[in-house]
Amino acid sequence: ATAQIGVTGLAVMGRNLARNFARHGYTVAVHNRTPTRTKALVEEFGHEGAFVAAETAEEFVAALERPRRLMIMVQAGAATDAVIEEFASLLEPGDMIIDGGNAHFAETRRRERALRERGLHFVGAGVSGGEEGALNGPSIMPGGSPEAYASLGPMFEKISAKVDGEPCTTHVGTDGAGHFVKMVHNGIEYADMQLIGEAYDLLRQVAGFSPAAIAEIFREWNKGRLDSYLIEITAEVLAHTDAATGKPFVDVVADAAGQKGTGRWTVQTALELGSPVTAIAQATFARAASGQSALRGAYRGLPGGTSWDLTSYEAERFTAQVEQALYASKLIAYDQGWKMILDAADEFGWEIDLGAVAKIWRGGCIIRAAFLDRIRAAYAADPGLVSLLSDAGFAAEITDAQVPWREVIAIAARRGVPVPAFSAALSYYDSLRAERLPAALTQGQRDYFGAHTYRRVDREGSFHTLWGTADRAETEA
Ligand code: NBP
Repeated sequence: ATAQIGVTGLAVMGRNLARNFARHGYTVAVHNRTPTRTKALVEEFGHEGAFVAAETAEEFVAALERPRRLMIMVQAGAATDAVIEEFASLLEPGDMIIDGGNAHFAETRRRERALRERGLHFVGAGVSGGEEGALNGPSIMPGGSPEAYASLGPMFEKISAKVDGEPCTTHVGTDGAGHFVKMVHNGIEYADMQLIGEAYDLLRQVAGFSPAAIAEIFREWNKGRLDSYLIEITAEVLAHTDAATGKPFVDVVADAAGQKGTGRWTVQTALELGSPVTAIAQATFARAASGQSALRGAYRGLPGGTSWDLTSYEAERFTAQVEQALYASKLIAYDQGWKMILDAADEFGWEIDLGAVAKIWRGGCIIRAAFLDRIRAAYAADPGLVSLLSDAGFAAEITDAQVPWREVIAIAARRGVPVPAFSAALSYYDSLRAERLPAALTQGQRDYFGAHTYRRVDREGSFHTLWGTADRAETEA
């Protein structure tokens, strides 16, 4: 037994993670259900480091030094359970199974509990950054026991992305905390992408800029506070011309967006937790709406907003306003994601260091951005932040964005340009800062039709009004 780590499941992600471990000096046992993948890996990349190719599960387990570290990189769902079952019976107490796939955190909690009872450590580790990240440095979000992290952490720290010399990995929390945080990362990613899409749409439809001109605007933005991987690649996509037609690439792509499910999981889970992640939800629904072709056919041609041409001065001014609106909305979307992690930590008993989460998302993952270092710094200054807006710097920025943020959304409404995520972010902001909400009226309605009772602002207790009686007397429930 010579291998410090084993990777089973050698499709793009597993193969690249195995190579990443090997390139960092680890001896890596490699295994795949179909052995041709294992052979191909060693033939093609064997020169990169020390691999031990294992054809059978028994050979694979025997190749691992103890306590064993066995990483699973197979399709999430039933395949993961099948592989866990196959290997768990070959392992011994104290061994570790790491699931680096995109598992649902509730499944991870279930698997962790079952394996703990068998004396095994199960570490659900979110891995972000796609195949390129897996090879050159992903952001790794491991959950599981502190003992398992003590053994695995140094290895993850070696292979993860680095920002300012610091690894983009940390022990997120116990059981499913790692996969939970990875899920929210993807939810935030949906929101970020949608917000960028809305900014593009506004610059095109309202200001009349071409995709190439918008690419330039995004390149400019990428030098400022919006500096991020997503803005960078957006500029690349917008600047790209389709070779076959000579048209902007973005104009030849069908406008129906796909989703693999992690965004949907974020919204489903948020509903269960009562976490109002409205910008993330709107981003997810925007993808769903884009795919409703029959429905879009039925709506197409219905009246929209008014249109008029902007002068170049106005277009420039509008561009600066869109930058403000995008930044403010993004700040809210992230704040929603962060709060959802806090809510889950309460619900599931996780101790999650929110500043550490910001820190490990600075590199390796899709939402990596300069902005995350700001969030890290905000938590460093006050680890107990309830909201990012409790930080003086962020509060100042949202204050500064007020007029342009509202103006951009008003213009979008007048022109008939859809901005579901921008509007959701602003409404969320206005809801939470409100002195009074119409939720009081909701409570009145609920008491009227369902005797759901209500609390009063001036006295303790639960009350019910006898709506059916002439005097509508109030009773104490
Ligand atoms: P896939 O998700 O395409 O899965 C292919 C792998 O699963 C192959 O090794 C295949 O073995 C194995 N497998 C399957 Br399918 N069913 C199996 C079973 N019943 N028993 C054993 N092995 C089985 O691979 P991927 O795209 O590399 O992703 C791996 C994991 O990483 C997934 O959970 C994915 O969600 C996650 N992830 C992917 C990305 C990404 O950018 N692709 C990013 C982050 C996380 P075979 O070769 O014998 O068919």
